[in-house]
Amino acid sequence: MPLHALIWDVDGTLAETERDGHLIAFNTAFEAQGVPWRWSVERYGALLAVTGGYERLLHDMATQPAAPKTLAERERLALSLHLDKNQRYAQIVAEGRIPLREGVRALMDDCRAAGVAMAIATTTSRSNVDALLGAHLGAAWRDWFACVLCGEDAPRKKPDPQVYALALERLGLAANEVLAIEDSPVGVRACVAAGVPVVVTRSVYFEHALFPGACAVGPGLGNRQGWSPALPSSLPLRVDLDALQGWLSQRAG
Ligand code: XBP
Ligand code: MG
Repeated sequence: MPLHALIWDVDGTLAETERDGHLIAFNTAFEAQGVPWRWSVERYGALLAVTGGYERLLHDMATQPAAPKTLAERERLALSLHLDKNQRYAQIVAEGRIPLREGVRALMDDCRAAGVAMAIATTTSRSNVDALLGAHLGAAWRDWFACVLCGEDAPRKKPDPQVYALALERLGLAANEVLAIEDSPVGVRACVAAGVPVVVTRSVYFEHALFPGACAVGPGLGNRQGWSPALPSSLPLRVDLDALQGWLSQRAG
């Protein structure tokens, strides 16, 4: 089945936004709002099992002795921290501190040249996608994508398949006509539950994670080495549309 659309995850897949963006922004928001705890790089890695920044804050407060006592107070604090965090994240991105991962822009260009549609399927907030892609693809970034689905569009967040089911509906395509690119186990679980084939470009937090159900797993789109199933060493030296198509045929075969 030829590939009709490529569906991109955002955090960890397009860029190392979790460690280099969201985590820093959460900690500076804690400081600015007089919240006495901070998240380490390791602690944040564990918290990534909870998708959605607001949900992650609330989950963590259950183990913070200094957190407000009532649920209503916690929800109020989580809302205000989350809003603050997203503004700080946008600032970090605008300062040019988060590059796209290697091979991402080239694969997007491949899709545009070959007439393969692109979509975004993420649990992150729309404002964060706007900040990241506006900074890297320019003000008209939205025109690059047939649909852009964010946390606000699919409130049942990954690993729930809702965002991928919605992407298929908006694209008007069947699951076997698309391919997703993800970096995390929860993202892959969402794809598998939606029947969407998925290739994994490991991000820093998931270097050693297992990804049952993925078509291929590798260290990044900028390189053909280290992938499973292995890629033939040919030009270009990165993961291109032919490589993706090859994995899809192996999966079907
Ligand atoms: C990753 C997430 C998000 C981000 C933070 O999304 O789980 O919650 O960590 O963004 P994905 P928000 O990998 O699907 O792009 O604070 O806006 O939720
Ligand atoms: Mg991700």
